[in-house]
Amino acid sequence: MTTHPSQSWYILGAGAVGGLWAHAMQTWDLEVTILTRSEEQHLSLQAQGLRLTQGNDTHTSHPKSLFPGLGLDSIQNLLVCTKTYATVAAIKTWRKLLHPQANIVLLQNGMGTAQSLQAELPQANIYCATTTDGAWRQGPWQVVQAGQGGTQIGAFSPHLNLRTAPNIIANLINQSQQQAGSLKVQWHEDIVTPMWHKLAINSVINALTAIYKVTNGALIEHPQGRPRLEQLCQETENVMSRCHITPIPHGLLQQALRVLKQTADNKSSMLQDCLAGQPSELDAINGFIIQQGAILHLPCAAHKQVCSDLREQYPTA
Ligand code: KPL
Repeated sequence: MTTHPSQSWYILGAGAVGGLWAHAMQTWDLEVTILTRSEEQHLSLQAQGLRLTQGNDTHTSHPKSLFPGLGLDSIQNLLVCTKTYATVAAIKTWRKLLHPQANIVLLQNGMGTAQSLQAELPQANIYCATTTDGAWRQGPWQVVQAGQGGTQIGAFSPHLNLRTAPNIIANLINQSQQQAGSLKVQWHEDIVTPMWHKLAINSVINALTAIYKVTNGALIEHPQGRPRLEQLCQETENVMSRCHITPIPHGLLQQALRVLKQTADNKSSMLQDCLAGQPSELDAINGFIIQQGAILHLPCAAHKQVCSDLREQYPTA
């Protein structure tokens, strides 16, 4: 049976979170195609399949894949899980196949990408998503689910209805609710609020864990890290309040400490990127806070200091 293109999903950026979603969508009986960077990646995925480890169970699935230049598909539904800094360029690679009014869901850390993407693709229906699901990449096409959280999706493009999910996303939400143990997805009428809350958490944790090369839990009592965490929390909350963002319940510091405890053994995504010699999401996270602060004449000195400390240690960051 061939699925109508309007019901098929394409995934760009099949790292840890993208892999998790590729697997979930297949269990929801959706047709999924992974957009790979090269023919080599496409062939390796086709040869070995996508492996997902959840606790003691490992499942291998065999999603379709495409590489740039291959295929005449019309991409109508695209889930983007690339790093923020790579997103616009990666989407441009697929522009010929992308329907002008495609539904594009951005599921990534940081802020700022949706605005840039909308400027490139004015007719696209852009949605943003934020997740607390944890996953890490064990190797090529091998993903380990580290913890079960949830994903919130909401409309970003000004021409979209904020209140209700379109059918294609409502279908994801229904499927996620019907299957126990599956990813949990919800619609959010004001996605900017949970995105800001996630950004705030990332802005006070990620860079510090990379600077001190510690797991999340070790930041809690770190002699230099803990006072800096507290300063960052104050600056971020100041920017949020001046931007009229709903405050985080119980305050950012309490929430950050809770996340650090819950993910105590994890290495933050920024520490992982820096250790791998890859670019980091510093600009889309701390850089975004500094940029918003500058508009409001807030100096954000602690954020500026973590940016310069991180870049001194990791030139690729
Ligand atoms: O989202 C995260 C990340 O590493 O990017 C946190 C919440 C810090 C968990 O590691």
